[in-house]
Amino acid sequence: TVNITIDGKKLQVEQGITILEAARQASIKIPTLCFLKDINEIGACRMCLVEIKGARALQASCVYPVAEGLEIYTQSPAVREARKVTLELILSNHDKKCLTCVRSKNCELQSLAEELNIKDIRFEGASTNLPLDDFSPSIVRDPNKCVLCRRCVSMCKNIQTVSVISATERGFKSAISCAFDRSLEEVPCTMCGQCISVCPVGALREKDDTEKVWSALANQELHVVVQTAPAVRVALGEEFGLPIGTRVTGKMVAALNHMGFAKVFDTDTAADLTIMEEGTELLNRIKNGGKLPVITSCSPGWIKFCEHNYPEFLENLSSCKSPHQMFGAVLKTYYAEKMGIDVKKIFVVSVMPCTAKKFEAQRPELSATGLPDVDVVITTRELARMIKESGIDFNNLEDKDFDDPMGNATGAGVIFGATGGVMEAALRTVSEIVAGKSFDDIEYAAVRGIEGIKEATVAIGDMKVKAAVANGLGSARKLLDSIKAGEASYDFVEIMACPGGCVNGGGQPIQPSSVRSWTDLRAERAKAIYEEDASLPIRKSHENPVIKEMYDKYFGKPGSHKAHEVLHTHYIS
Ligand code: HC0
Ligand code: SF4
Repeated sequence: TVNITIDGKKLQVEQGITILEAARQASIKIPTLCFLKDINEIGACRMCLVEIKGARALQASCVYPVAEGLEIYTQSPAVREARKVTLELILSNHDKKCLTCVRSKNCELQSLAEELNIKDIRFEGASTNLPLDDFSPSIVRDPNKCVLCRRCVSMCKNIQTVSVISATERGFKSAISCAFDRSLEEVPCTMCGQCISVCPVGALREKDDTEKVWSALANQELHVVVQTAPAVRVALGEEFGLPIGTRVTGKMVAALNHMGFAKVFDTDTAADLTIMEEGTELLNRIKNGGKLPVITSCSPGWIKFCEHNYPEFLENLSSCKSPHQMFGAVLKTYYAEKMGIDVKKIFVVSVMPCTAKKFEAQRPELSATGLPDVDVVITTRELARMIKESGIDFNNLEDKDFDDPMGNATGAGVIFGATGGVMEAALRTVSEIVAGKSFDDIEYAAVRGIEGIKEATVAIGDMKVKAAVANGLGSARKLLDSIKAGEASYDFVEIMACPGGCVNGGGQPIQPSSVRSWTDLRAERAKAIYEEDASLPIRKSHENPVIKEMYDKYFGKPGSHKAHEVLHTHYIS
């Protein structure tokens, strides 16, 4: 440890940490804007300046390591004035349209202006009226709101290893953009939305599709059904001020009922269906010498990354559609027939923690009937906005259950929302199908947790199945490179584009750096997912009575011809 003083307070702190962290430990708040722990620690915005006795200039506390005897001042007149000037300069170049901004009340720039008591902006900024980039089906970029913090650049480059957005350094004209000023639609963006999750302002946001949902709901001709992804229920509450990791499954269903959906279904049911199909596919490929490893195909950001960067692995992808796409296809075939509803009148809305799913739903490969399997995808954030617009008092809603006939899902379906969950769900089912008996010990700890790459070898009958799980595209790249180089070999691989899996998807509620830097969102939300799994009476996909009935009445058996027509696809780039 080292001895320092901050604002006259004597402190003993761990060597090597930054002044910002030391101050935080002493409950002294230093304002920041570009800082995001482990993702963007570059001292670029100069908001976190502090005075250090004996130093020539003010220093950025987010990158300055503590050292023995440092005497630090976080509130001296020089510091206060420097911060205000910095912030006013940033504000002078910002469009300041807070009233209509999607991030109003959850904007780090707005909070800073309030916290630093900014009452006037002394500088005349460059007028900003740059064109929006809203050509992507998933992501909107608004350069007029950008504060040049570079968090999105670090996320895209260092964590996701996609590198489609970068800073162009041209003094006053510096900007964040794609190469040659292209749109995100024209570059190999995966639409993962991780850049949105780290944007402190409204410069990056999802394409808002809420109006499409409102107009479908208003159309008396349509039978509008909604399904919600596993990860939505453990994060939606954050939009209503509830603690991170609160499960709001029942309230979410109640809110959707109230909004007027004819049926509220659980994507987890389709996750169970995916396990039946994917498990069968895995066993078939192992037995028949098919392409191994089977790689999961439910994360559309990952699929797009694979198409752009690793086309040689497209053959490895499971041919299963992702669960929500399977559900859409089931709703427009089996359900339409069963309920006697004209398929053209069925309108399927998916609520997803994901921005890439907006893109996925538009893919021509994903259509079992000639119509899109899913009509509109909205993110968790958009659902929260719709609930607010509806005037629903969310926190006081009474819990409701998902609707029949597709209502019951299992714990296996729920854990899809966390990294390793698809793998664990598949192992729970495949091991019992091969053994022909049921096991009590169904938790696979080796594939849980937020590490980028996890591995496990699992005995299934007399086979040893080698499994790997990667979350975050940077980890996926590492794993695929090691397979390519012959350094590793697997039978079954799960890949999710977002670090931590869907719980940390690009469509989830956004937490500011002041929270996100010090709380692991991925772990907190995943904990809630595993709690829901443990609370459910049925925790294995093959024991789900809804799924059994679907096979009895419609698909025959997993991997049947009919199942292939409706539930599978093929990605060719
Ligand atoms: Fe996921 Fe899914 S688990 S991708 O993260 O597989 O988005 O939550 O809905 O489709 O089930 C997202 C979450 C899903 C799908 C499921 C899968
Ligand atoms: Fe990069 Fe993902 Fe953002 Fe696209 S959506 S720019 S891949 S971080």
